[in-house]
Amino acid sequence: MPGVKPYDRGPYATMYTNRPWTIRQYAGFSTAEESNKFYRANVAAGQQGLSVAFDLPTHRGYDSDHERVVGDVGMAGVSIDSVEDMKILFDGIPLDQISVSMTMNGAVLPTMAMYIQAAREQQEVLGKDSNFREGAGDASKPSVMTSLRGTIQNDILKEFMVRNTYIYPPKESMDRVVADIIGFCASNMPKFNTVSISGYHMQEAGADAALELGFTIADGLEYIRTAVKTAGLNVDDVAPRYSFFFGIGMNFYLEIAKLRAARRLWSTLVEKHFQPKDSRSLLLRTHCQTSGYSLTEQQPINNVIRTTIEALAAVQGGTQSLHTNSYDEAIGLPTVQTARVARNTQLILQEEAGVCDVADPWGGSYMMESLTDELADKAMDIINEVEAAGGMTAYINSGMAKLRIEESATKKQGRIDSGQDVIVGVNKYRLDANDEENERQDVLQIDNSAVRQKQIDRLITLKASRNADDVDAALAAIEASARLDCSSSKGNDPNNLMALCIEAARVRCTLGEISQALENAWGRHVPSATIVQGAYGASFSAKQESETEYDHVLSEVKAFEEREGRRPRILVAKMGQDGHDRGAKVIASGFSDLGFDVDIGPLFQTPEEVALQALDSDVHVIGISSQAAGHKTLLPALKAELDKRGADNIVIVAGGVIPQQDYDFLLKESKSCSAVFGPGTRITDAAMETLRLIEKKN
Ligand code: 2CP
Repeated sequence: MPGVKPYDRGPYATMYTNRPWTIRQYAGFSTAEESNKFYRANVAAGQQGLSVAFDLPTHRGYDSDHERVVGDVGMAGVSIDSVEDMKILFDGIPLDQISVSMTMNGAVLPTMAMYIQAAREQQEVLGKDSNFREGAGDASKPSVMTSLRGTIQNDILKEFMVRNTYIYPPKESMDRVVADIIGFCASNMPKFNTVSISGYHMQEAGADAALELGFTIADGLEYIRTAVKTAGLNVDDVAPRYSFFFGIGMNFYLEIAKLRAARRLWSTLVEKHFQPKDSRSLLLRTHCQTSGYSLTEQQPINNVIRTTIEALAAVQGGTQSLHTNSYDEAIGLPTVQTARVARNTQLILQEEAGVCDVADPWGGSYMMESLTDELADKAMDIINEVEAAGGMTAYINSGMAKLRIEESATKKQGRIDSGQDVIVGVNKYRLDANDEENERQDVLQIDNSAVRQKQIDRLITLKASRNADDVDAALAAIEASARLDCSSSKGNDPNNLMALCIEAARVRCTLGEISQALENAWGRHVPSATIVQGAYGASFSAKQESETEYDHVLSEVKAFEEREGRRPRILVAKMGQDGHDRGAKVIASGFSDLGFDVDIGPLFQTPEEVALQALDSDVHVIGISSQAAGHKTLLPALKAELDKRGADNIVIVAGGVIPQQDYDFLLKESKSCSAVFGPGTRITDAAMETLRLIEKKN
């Protein structure tokens, strides 16, 4: 039964008949003012909870005036430099009443601190919080914290696997950042979900359902261990406020089975390993998001259908909260109109379709029950493999987690390019070029330099008006605590980093300054890059008729090698703070299988660093993957860096989420690249065109 162990059929007995899932649309863009306007309008239009998207500089702990973030400020989320921005973001939104989810992992301490401090100041203005006195600095007792409801993502493990918005090395990230936040919230914020253990990004990065499920549950077990072993907390102090987050793709039945299997595995394994007394520790409660990866640039209205099917799978699987994607997200940032369609998809399911009337309509179906068993067994094998390696942190450190996901992603791309997996309008039933042109959508354009300038001006004003001694003292206290080799995670320990960061936010330290204080003690994590080999090519040999095309590219590359005396060489690179590297990794693997020499650059490069690496490695071509809307700033800057060094023989090609409306600017106006490979481009086609471009230049 729903609400009964092992909870296959749902965490609550009554499920949506008592309370429908929360419609929680993830959003945020440009400045705090703009995002605030958007949130208020959404709440008025039926949205039930907020979910804040921060821009990449905020994720990575940089203020907007930092030289590494020129192309990123305000692009893929809202820019937050200080508590002043956070107060504007939530202006007129009562934080003691509406639940707020914040997707933040790297700079989670300053962001969470600024949210808490903004709530304290908001309540003081409203005269509601008698415990709070400006200047008192007692972060451990103010009453407003007990009423704050929401979720902080705070899931650093998956950042090291797939999402890449980490800042510090794994050990410090787990033992001090995650542990101190969980510890602080356990003592001070009883209604706040302290970690959102996320499989979503694994699915987006290419993991199949069993990998997503297995790794996510294994991550969850690791977070309980961190709280129990490192922070000395009790399982029942923390597990009831752990929450989950899954991606929901187009495999309808399997995705429903995944949520059912997830609840079973969690309750069974938490009981086995930690013997909780509170039954809430066994409940897997989850947010879901429909799959961004499943959206296509071609015939974007088809994405409304895809999103509806995925949303139905999420709610039939028993999700507690849901984000439905806008249908233009394969092309760029959503507009007001497409965001409305996305929200309405859920409202229609809730209020027109009667979906809430039945708790787990699939219970007892032979197909669904056996699919749930099968998937749970596969995921259990993966969890056992992780546990045998010493738990998720050790498994991630071994590089295996990343490699298995990248291998799965490369195979998937091979199945699509070879036509084994059908995507309507992309590799089957495609429109001709004219009709496709007519289907084009406008996307939201953000004037990145104006947003950045506004943030810089606000930083200047902030720094001129604050007390420098208070700032120095707050930052010194954070750095000193970070240097301690001890667990300070119990909520009211004077060294708890969360409490120290709230004080720093109060005296107007910036996000970049707080992040730097921690970096002084721990350094920044530098990842290593690997390329999966053989998996792309293998998908073609499984489908005989498409093998000839694959072989054709191979022989063209071979002919180039014979003519030129070396293979065509490509540097696959990412610029700015955009860490979404599925596309880059898949391209690198595919090109490598097709006979190119492939260099893969480190993440988070400046245009100058990419140009220097390209020259060092003597490549023919640079392939830039852009997923975070920085292409109009960063590609021209890269071109200028190459020109400055007399390297205009190096071809630049670009791919990723680049709206068609920007193609002319990139290809003709700024001439900053020679080809753009949009979503849905087959790797074999991209490789052929790249080869032709190299030949033309040499
Ligand atoms: C709900 N409740 C019920 C029932 N249903 N009680 C009795 N019977 C029922 N049938 C109660 C719950 O126990 C809870 O009370 C309250 O109602 C709210 O329900 P909930 O299920 O907890 O819903 P929620 O408040 O919306 O919380 C959902 C989650 C939370 C999943 C637990 O963690 C969440 O909102 N996560 C969202 C994360 C998110 O937005 N992520 C964005 C990712 P109590 O509270 O008293 O227990 S975007 C990611 C991008 C793509 C990125 O990462 O890059």
